[in-house]
Amino acid sequence: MSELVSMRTDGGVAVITIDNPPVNAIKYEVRAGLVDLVSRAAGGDAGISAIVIACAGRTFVAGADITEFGKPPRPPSAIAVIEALEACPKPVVAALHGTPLGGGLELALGCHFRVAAPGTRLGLPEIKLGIIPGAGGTQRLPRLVGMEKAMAMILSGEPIPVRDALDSGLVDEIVDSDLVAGAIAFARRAVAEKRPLVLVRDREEKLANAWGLSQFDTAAANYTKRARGQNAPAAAITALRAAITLPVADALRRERDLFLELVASDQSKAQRHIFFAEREAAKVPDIASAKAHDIAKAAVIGAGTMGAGITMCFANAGIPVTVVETSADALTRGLDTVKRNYRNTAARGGLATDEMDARIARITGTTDLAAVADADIVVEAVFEDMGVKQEVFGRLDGIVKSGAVIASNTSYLDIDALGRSTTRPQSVVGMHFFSPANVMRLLEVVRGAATSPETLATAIAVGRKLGKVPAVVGVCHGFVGNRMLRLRGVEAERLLLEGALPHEVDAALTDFGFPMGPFAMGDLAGLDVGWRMRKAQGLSAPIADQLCELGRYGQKTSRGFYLYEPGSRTPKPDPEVERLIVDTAAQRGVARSPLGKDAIVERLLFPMINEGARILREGIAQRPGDIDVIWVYGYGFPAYRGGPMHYADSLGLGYIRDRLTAFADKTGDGRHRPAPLLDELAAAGRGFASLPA
Ligand code: T1G
Repeated sequence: MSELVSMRTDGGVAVITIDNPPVNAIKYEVRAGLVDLVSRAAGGDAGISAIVIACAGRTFVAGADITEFGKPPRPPSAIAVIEALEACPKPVVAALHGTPLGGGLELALGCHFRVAAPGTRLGLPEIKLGIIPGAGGTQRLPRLVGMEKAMAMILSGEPIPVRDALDSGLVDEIVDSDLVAGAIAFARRAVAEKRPLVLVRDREEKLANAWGLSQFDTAAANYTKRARGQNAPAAAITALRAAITLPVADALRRERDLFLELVASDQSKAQRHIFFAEREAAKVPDIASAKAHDIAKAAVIGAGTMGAGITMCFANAGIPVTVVETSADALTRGLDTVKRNYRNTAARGGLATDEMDARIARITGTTDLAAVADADIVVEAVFEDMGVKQEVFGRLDGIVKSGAVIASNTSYLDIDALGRSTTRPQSVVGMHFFSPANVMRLLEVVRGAATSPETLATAIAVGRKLGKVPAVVGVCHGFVGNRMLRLRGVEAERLLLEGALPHEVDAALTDFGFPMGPFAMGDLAGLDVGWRMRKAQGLSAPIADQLCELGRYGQKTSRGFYLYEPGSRTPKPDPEVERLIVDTAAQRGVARSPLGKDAIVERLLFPMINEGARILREGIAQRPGDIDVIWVYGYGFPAYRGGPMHYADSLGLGYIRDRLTAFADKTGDGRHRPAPLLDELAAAGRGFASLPA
């Protein structure tokens, strides 16, 4: 019998407890232990009248053990565990707490009853791993909560709060007192009241009253439209549809076949890579023992677009935050932006009014910098200019209490130089949020040469507390993400001169899976932002510079690389821009010829990957997975392709090296020459993933 699963009895109720930290994943030993103990408790022992399934630690089973995927299956399967539960002639009650997810929720759906602790969040997140529920979730969930809700839960992968689960019939009772004791009491009542033991799989009433097939297909079409390029959403819809069209046993087999196909797919391998890379990216081996400071109060300097978003992050996480602006007008504008954002979210039903009011109440606005003296962390988000930032850091140095963390939201500038403009560079760190800061999940945590382990650990912990995905990077111009992005920008401009048009380049990248192409993104962000930066750095972009000289800054001027109808964000190709591109190419003696989608994608991504290899060799990023996480959570790289470095490995570094060499011969650009690390790995027939952690 497995140590990870144990059984005790409590007045005739067998309590089977899983204890497999950290998240009670149902790995082989847990499954074997469950089948053994459930069968025993279900057996003839008259002393046992009911069973409770519970978990020790911070959560009920949070799913199958993802590290087992791709390995030879070890029976019993999760399905066999559920069959053992369903074969039990005595009431089985699942006692849920924390995050019963995936196979964990499916296990609970195999029980007759489910009770849960307050704060429990229940879901089937498999879609985020490029798979679908594979142990009956697509068949049992709609039978409990109805098809509409089941479809929303399975296709979003987002968990629902326990109150919602109670209202929708997913759980039978919320236990405010001791959970296991409450579950035992529930089991005893079920025995005493001879409650019928109807298996979830046999419940048809919610399906019968649910959508007809046409409604199902209409709703399904809305989801598939948004899931471009991904296989799992379509498979989930097929499995859910089977719940309406097939007998349950056949539908369960259909689900299983689809699951097995997906779990072996490259898309799922890529998304599983991102799952684990996301958790690795915040780990810095040499500061493992450093203790993060407690953060009771925060401050943000600057209430512009980024400052307002960062302020909301702290308020959303329950941390009182003071936001400082130079003038009352600027402060009012910033606070109005914050309130407007909250009101819009509340209007869309994404936030309850009382919670909105609570968040706004955590925000204090001021024009007095001295007001941040007792903050535990200060995030500077002022204009992206070194002189301006150093002046602010110098003043903060004289105000902020000792031991507080002073962070900069700069997206390019030298954190070491900012540290040197204070007397405490050990307390200085970069916290690079992405716009909109209250939405985008990525946080590049920039470690300066003097940043102390405690300061770094604090910035990472704060990032997590704000619900971000922290990735630790070193100091260089543009850190990891923007440094690679700049190369993509250079290449995109080159492709225009060589024969492509903005909409062709953008279409190639959106077909690849990005939400937006470089030119539509430039128009959204404002072409003048990049223009100012290029001028400051003595750099140029042949087409974008001309557009800016013509006052075409993108959406904000209704003209950029594209035309925009008044009030519309839909980019329309502009013949005037096409003429400008053709003329510029002619002036520069560049012969234009048609470029295919694949060629465009290679030209945009391979130089970035090459720069990624340089970044790894310089130690600016610790792992290739960190780069992948940065691109997936900060720049829209499709998760089902695993990020640029994982994608490169899937193509083979030899192929990438050879393409880059061809690009270098064509463009004469030395940056296209394969980076030494890429060259070495390609020569050895290895990939980035083979690099030691
Ligand atoms: N398998 C293996 N390891 C897991 C794991 C899992 N399912 N979940 C978490 N871990 C590890 C994680 O890598 C980390 O390790 C540690 O646990 C803590 O996690 C049949 C087939 C539960 C909400 O997708 O969403 O069931 O870094 O840092 O922030 O249909 O973990 O410490 O070495 O994330 O508190 C479906 C995945 C699986 C849930 C907790 N389940 N997990 O978040 O901690 S597929 C999921 C999470 C499935 C069935 C199918 C989160 C969490 P390390 P953490 P956290």
